[in-house]
Amino acid sequence: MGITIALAGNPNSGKTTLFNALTGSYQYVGNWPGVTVEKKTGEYKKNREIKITDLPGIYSLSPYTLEEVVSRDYLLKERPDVIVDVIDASNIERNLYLATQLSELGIPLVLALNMMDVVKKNGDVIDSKKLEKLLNCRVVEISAIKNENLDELIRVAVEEAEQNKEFVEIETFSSEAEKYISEIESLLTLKDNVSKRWVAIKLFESDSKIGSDIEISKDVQNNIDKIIERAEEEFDDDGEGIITDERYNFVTDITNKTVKKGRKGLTTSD
Ligand code: GDP
Ligand code: K
Ligand code: MG
Repeated sequence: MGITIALAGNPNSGKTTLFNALTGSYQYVGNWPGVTVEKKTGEYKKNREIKITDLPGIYSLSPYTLEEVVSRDYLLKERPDVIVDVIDASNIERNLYLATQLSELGIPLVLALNMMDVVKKNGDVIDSKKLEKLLNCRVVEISAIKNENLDELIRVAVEEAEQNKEFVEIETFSSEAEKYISEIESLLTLKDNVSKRWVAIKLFESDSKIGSDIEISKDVQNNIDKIIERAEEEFDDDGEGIITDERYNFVTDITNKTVKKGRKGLTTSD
């Protein structure tokens, strides 16, 4: 049986390098429907039943840029069996922000810590095992450019895709924010396949595009608006601001607990 893997991640995290290393000559280049963003799909060269898609680079799943819309629509509508979030491990804090969002889609998620060669050269140390524990998500260290540990990455991705365990997302939010999100979640009745959790967070953020993806009655929307009002009062911030702050606090905390910077402190952007 075939498995579909989506490579998601920030721009320049090494997605295309990884895609090329995995697919070799078994790749097809086209455009995403209706837009001029390049679409790359392919097959794992060592097992052509495994289909791989190289998604446009994004910093978040907000619907503000063309790349965000394309990646988000693909993940929500095509629902790959597993998402591999390709992370520039020399910039881990910034890259983990997206990981928290990807984990909310209800699709198995694996973090590929790419550019480990750079991390090691800088003398930085990342405690991947601890990261895995804190995030409740498989973490695999790789170097796409050096072809290091890529078979292991695919092995783990396939394992996650095939596991029928209940999906566990990253626990990003404080119990105060969580309370409001769960209240919204409990008001929703959605069609199969759509993650209530994802929709509840998007509604809490007043995400401009969520209305075109789902249908909610006026009554339910009114009740949701009241929940958001109470949250905004408690936090003295709007829904989108609350969620953004909590994501940043979470990734800063996780990074402090798992990354020790060496003396050189270089990143790929230096
Ligand atoms: P994308 O935007 O995510 O598709 O990123 P690319 O695959 O285009 O890679 C961005 C840059 O990072 C390129 O210059 C790559 O050669 C480089 N790169 C990708 N993977 C690695 C890696 O594992 N180690 C190092 N040192 N550089 C990498
Ligand atoms: K690039
Ligand atoms: Mg690319």
